[in-house]
Amino acid sequence: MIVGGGLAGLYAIHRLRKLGLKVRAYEAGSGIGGTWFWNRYPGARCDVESLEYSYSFDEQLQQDWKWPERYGTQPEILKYINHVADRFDLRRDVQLDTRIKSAVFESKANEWVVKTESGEEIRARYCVMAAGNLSTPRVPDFKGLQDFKGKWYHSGLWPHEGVDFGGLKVGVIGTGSSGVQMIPIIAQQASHLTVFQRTANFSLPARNGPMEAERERQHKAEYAARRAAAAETPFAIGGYPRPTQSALEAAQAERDAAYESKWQEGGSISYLYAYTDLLVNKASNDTASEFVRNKIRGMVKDQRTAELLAPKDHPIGTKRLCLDTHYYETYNRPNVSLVDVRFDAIQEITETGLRLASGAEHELDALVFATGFDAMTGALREIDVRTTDGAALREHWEGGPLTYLGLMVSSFPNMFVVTGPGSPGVKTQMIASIEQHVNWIADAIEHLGKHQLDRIEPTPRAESEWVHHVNQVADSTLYPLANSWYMGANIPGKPRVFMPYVGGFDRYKKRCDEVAAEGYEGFTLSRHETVAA
Ligand code: N01
Repeated sequence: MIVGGGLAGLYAIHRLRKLGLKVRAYEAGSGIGGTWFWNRYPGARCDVESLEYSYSFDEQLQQDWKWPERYGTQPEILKYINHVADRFDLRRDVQLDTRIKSAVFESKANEWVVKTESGEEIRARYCVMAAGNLSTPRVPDFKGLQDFKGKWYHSGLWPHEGVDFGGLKVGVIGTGSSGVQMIPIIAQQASHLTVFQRTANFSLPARNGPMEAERERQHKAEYAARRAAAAETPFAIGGYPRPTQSALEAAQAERDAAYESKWQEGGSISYLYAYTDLLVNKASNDTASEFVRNKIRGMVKDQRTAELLAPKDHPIGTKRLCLDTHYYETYNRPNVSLVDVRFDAIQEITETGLRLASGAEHELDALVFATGFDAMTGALREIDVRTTDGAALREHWEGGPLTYLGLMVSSFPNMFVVTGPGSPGVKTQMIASIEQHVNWIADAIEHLGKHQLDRIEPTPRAESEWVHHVNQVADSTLYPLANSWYMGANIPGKPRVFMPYVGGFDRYKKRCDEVAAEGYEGFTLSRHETVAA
């Protein structure tokens, strides 16, 4: 059984069916698509280029599909996902409108017993958690929200019929990737838009545009080689030359020319890949951060607003680097204002708007929460995952998520996690990571079958060594300097642990392959009759 009918769950159906297994996915939404089903806010689009952000498992699929723009919009990506589901006949194994409530591993039966919110019970040998990393939307616990007379929305729970902000006084709380994408569009519709910013975020121009025919032709001619080359990079995204030099080895003029060329090219990987050490050396990073701050100062006319928008509390790239289309320029519009809620926090939502700690009131007709998600662990923590041997996932992860390779959790046999904490997923081209994980899981299940085995779980030792390694790698970078969702910092009370593996997709994939080749080193493989005996 598979939890989730997004990009991961759908590929898992396809791949596991090929093993001859009976497979079924359970999806909370009323449609397939996961992230791309839910996040329908104005301007929602992927910040990885379309020719990269797509499945690679079928050559004809990647040849046939035509992406109209450099970066896919949410409707276009959802259309693509639906096309894939029909093309590979996946839909018949997805049960929609079904939220999973609990999952209990019955040790004697060697089965997962999974219950849905409506009381349905599913029994399965293997449970694949493909529930997403950014799938648990979070509305901060502001006092008074229930009294607000206008309408309010969260970016990740957007109404399917769309929202008309025409003529309204709109407030947007949050300036992460979602906020940065929606703000320029809402500004064009609203009579006034007030953006409530707690942390200024770095954003680079996406330079979106129609897909260039020649670029597409060339990319498709080399698709397989390009996918293979992408797998040899830290972000699983190809096409960018590997940097060879520290930022500090270049003279300032040379450096600025390099940053300028990346700025003109558009895209975040390109910029962060300008030098070898932008994410590990603070002095190097300062040069890249300052370049962008100066760009902001150049784009935003009001210098007080520009300084507020210029991030100073974290190195560039240590929070997810945003891509935008006219984000900073939007603050030059007469109908847009920026309010700093770091120093004057939101105290409460009122019937007519919101009130800050200073007592300042903002009148609003509509309020948008672009306030993010309970990232990486939220979806699994919402399910009561236990075993009859007494393990409970919520307790196991009390101090932060523990996994071996981000793929499995000790004491929870036969439960796989797709792109979970401890894996590089969220730091990569996500579909590449999904395919790598699902392929690894399918190979592991196939291996068990071939050897008349039916149970796999990581040893506690392999798990704790991997978690130690994940932390060590993170500590050798600048990432822990930011209060990011990677650190659980956006959720009050969540343990501050750096969750993704930032050693790179290339190294990680090699390690996963080695572990499998060495007979699943660090895992205990068994036949449950033997265990029971
Ligand atoms: O969420 P976020 P997101 N009071 O957590 C603020 C992916 N994604 O939905 O930084 C006031 O990044 C919070 O402030 P702070 C992508 O991986 C991709 O934007 O915590 N403000 C922050 O500004 C991304 O990283 C795409 O101080 C509050 C914002 O809300 C991830 O999803 C598009 C607050 C939340 O930012 C999440 O992005 C969209 C409070 N109480 C998303 N609580 C693309 O591919 C939170 N905030 C383009």
